[in-house]
Amino acid sequence: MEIHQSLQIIIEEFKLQSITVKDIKLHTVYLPYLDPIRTSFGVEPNKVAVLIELITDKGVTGWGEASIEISPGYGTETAVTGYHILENFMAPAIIGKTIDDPRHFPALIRQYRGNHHTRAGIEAAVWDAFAKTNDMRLTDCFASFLPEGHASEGFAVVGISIGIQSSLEATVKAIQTRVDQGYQRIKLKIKRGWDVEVAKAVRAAFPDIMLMLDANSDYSLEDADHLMKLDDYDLLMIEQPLAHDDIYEHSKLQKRLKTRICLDESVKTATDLRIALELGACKILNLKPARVGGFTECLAIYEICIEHNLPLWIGGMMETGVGRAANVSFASLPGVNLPSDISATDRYFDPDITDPDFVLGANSTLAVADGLGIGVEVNRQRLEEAKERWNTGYPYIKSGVLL
Ligand code: OSB
Ligand code: MG
Repeated sequence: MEIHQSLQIIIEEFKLQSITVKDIKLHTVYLPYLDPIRTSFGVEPNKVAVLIELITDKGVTGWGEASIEISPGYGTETAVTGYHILENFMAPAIIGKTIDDPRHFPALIRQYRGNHHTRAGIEAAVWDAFAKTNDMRLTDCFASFLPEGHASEGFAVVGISIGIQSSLEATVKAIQTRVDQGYQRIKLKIKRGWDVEVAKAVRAAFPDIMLMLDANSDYSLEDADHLMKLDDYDLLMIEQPLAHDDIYEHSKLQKRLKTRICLDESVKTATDLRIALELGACKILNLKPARVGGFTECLAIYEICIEHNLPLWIGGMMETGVGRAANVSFASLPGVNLPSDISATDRYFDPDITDPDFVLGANSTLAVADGLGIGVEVNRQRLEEAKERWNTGYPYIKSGVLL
């Protein structure tokens, strides 16, 4: 009887506290980028995100970022559709609900399909509130749902993503600036007509840097012969050369390239990844929490990568500090074994809406923020300013037309 009772106490001690969602507030924020990134599908000068503030019955506040863009360029959602889906469907589905494990969140909104960037944001708020309620850092909360040996390293190894520049000289200069700041892995955006010559010039200027290219789906399988020329430049990988919804043709292309293909856009679920692995469509994965619909799916995908020895890194959507803090928390898990696309605050915004800033540390790293949950605080004044900027926005935001 006594043994039974003390076992009961031990079990109670390890049981994580549930959260009950009392209220959800939505904040659309608008922040000018310090260095907008031009991709094969265009350039956006400003960051838009819907931030989700989740308040529990115990008064704990969790934050999440639905990192969406102004136009449906990378993904199919926009900041306006995200707000609509959150306000009318996803927030009402969880207000009043008790969640005893954040991995149960997707089941609560299973009646709503798609909208991954949007759902990732509200799920992130649940994770943050859950971690804080249990006096944990978010990174340790993630690790607690992984097999033994996957404790957070406390920092993420990171690189930087550089947009398409106006000339080869400008490209070399942009890279030099970032190398001087301490970034040890450079990702360059490419597109048709801006590829082999760029790789050649950059390799000549920087014989030893860790270099990779991201095509954001600009090519087709007919370009295979041309893309094979990139094999000469010792690239870490080429990211998403073919269509955003293709896996099959990537498997055809990978058979012809020595350079490893990394999928981004094409892998939206754990099932997509299993298909890609079965077909041999990629040798590396860019895992973006926003693209796959949240951290529960990220954990499933992380375990598949471990099982298949698939190199893994965390991608970014130029997040504000809210999304970036959560991404650093995930990227510091040991199964994330290539540099992630998460850079210091001064690569994105001045000021950001959270404190403290992320600063690039030794060996191209970002430290996990110190506090509970995501570890950073939202600055209310800067939040209001960023909301006001959206509400009084520039004409092109309202028309939805890019500059
Ligand atoms: O393809 O990885 C991409 C940003 C917006 C949309 C798509 C992509 C990106 C990046 C940004 O490369 C990386 C970052 O957040 O620093
Ligand atoms: Mg990409």
